Amino acid sequence: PLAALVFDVDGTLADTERDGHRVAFNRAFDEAGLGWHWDVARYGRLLRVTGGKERIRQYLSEDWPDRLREPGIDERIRALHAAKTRHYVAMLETGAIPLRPGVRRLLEEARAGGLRLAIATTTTPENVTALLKATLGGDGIGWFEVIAAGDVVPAKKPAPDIFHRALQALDLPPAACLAFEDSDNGVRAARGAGLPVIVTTNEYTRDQDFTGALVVLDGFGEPGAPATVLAGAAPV
Ligand code: XBP
Ligand code: MG
Repeated sequence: PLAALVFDVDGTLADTERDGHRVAFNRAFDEAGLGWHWDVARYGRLLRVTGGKERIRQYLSEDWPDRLREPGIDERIRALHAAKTRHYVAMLETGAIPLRPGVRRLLEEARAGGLRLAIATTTTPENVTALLKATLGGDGIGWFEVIAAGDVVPAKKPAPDIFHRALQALDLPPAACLAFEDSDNGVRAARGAGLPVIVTTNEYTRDQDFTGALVVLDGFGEPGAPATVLAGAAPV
């Protein structure tokens, strides 16, 4: 039987990428006086690489390959990314980014139905706690029994590692869980760990290939959507 729901964060719980992470990266670049700017289209392409530090590295390899060979580059990427996290968390704290429609209700109905909740994401842990606090209030973090995030595993999505980590912490087999993802990388990660996965698409992921997903929705906002999802989604 279904025992737990395992959620991705970016793009799934909230539309954090275009007006959140992207803006925070650009603020960090401005602050460092780098003269870099990631517009919406460029960011969409860079999103193919999960993880913020990995994304900066990808950008360097495309536009500034010589810089990748400079001594101390790893430390500079880390510092730049720490500044980005600071800007991103500050944005969340202003309430700038809401949960996607239907998400709160899905979480509440799942809790009421006795399902356990977990998170499996490539994003930095501070980003997750700041989002949950800003959107669900101080108690929101406690709704999630497991928060598996960021660099706790070396290989980010599409590798299944972060899901393995979450399953281990939940002490559940993958068939007792249901994953929620917005991207092809997320689907591959969840399926790689053996979890059934429901996709909720957004503007950046709409045209991706979700082969292996149980169902592809464009959101959880329609009346009745959460109940429909949960009723139809018991893993086989
Ligand atoms: C989300 C990501 C994250 C964020 C930035 O992928 O790729 O890297 O864009 O987070 P998913 P950090 O939704 O599949 O988990 O900058 O904190 O790495
Ligand atoms: Mg995502």
